[in-house]
Amino acid sequence: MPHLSDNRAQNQAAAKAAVLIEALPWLKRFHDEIIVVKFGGNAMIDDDLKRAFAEDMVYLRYAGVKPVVVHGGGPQITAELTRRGIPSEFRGGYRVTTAESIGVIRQVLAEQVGGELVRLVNEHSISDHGDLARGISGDDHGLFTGVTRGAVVDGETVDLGLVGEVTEVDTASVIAALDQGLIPVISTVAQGPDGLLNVNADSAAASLAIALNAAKLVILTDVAGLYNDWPNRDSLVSVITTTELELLLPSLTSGMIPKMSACRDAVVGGVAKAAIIDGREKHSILLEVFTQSGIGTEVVP
Ligand code: X2W
Repeated sequence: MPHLSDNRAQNQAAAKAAVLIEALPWLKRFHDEIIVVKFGGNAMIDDDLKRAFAEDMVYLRYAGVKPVVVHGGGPQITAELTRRGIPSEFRGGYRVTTAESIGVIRQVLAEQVGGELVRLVNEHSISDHGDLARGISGDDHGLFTGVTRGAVVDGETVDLGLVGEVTEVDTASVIAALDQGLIPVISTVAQGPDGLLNVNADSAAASLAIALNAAKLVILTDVAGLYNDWPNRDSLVSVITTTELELLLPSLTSGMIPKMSACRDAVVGGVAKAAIIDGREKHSILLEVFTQSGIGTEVVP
């Protein structure tokens, strides 16, 4: 008769094998496909989460997917502005941006936050093949061109200063990096008609996903997903259509509006699926990409 511990070991082995084989249809589905992954500044406060995220991007890459990272950095920008005595003001979920703050914002995003992600991904590079990550700022190579935009607060449009929305995407630099087998790590300022513009990273990720014809947009955030009756925790939505989402948008909290609008825009723009998932859970993106049920909230046409 087998020992109990033998049985347990067999069960564990069977469970691990089941997880691996569950990934097979998704390995096929996403083979050679682009997945745009937006990594938010809130998840980047924790070193373990940052390292796990970098590991996941490398995992996707070696699993035959083409991950493109678009990162935020809201808390890091706020910290640096505060350090320099510049106050931060948000309206409708967007940072009011001035001529004084835009240079700091570009620097924090491209050098501090983007630079660290590039380093973390590169820790997994196979030395003979050089670095695996390539940092690209949205104003490099004409990647993002934009115009200023306002925000709607309590039914009224308010001015946000040098905040932009992306109107044109030149994907050449991103495609070139992907063709070299690299993982692009992108920060989200745009070139406007009169200088740089600060673009919310969720909406830039959506524009990029559309332009790249990505198979999926995944936004990692610091909530479990979309709740249709917050704060009722049983109201987590696992799948929602763009039409249903449209009805829900006005009732969402200001932090959720850019994220859910980005998912809607991506799907309306032709990306088959967009998901927001909990970036506080290590390796949540692997579950989202490689399991049947996924996690978080998925937006579909
Ligand atoms: C954002 C850009 C960074 C961002 C900001 O200045 O905070 C606007 O609000 P998270 O970490 O993803 O929030 N831009 C216009 O989106 O970062």
